[in-house]
Amino acid sequence: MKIKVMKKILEHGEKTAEELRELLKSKGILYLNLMSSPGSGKTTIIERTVSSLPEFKFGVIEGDIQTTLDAERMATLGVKTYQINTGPFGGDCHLEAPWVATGIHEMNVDGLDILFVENIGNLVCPAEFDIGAHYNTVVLSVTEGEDKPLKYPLAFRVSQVVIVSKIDLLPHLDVSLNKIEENIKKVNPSIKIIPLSAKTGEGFDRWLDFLRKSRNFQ
Ligand SMILES: Nc1nc2c(ncn2[C@@H]2O[C@H](COP(=O)(O)OP(=O)(O)O)[C@@H](O)[C@H]2O)c(=O)[nH]1
Ligand SMILES: [Mg+2]
Repeated sequence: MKIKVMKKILEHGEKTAEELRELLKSKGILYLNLMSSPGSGKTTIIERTVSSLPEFKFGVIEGDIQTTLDAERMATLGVKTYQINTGPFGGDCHLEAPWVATGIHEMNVDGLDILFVENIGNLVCPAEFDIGAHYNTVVLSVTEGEDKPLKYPLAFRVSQVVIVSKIDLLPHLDVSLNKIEENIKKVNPSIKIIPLSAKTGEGFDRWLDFLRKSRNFQ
């Protein structure tokens, strides 16, 4: 009986994810799911992206267990923002498609060009749930070490893009960017790897080019 209920919930989530993927595509809105450990730079990347592409209208759904701190950072930039806090509902460490769907309907995404979901910060649970994004994007900062793609492979396996962030810090670390890329490729040979710094802007153009191209749904 219990198994039956679980299956129903999962099926509901998968169906909603498919519907969201189609709905946003039909509206011409590029929809990305950003997943990473806490502090790898997701919010900073979104901030720099928004400032770098003034020709696009952005929306952001912020997933956090507690607080609206990231949503406040987005609101400061004039970005349409919706907050999902899981704390009051048991503190889930991921977002699910039906919750994101509620956010998408309540915030009214019409007229947006790009919608980001900043998933709840951890490299494990968010990867287990399809929220219907056109691109799952995992952010791995160089400070996390070379071995993380091997230790937490699912996030890299279900993503189409990986941002290797904070490359401005490489001179201060005993970490090889080549080794990080090698380990990412071991887990997912076809993933697109974009090393960048949201602080200095190094490598950021490749990310912006990727967004511009993907926004055309070619
Ligand atoms: N040196 C450096 N620090 C960064 C970079 N991107 C973000 N940070 C810092 O890392 C911390 C966490 O960033 P944040 O965007 O809040 O990470 P999030 O938890 O993934 O959203 C903040 O103190 C940022 O200023 C970067 O490219 N280089
Ligand atoms: Mg954040």
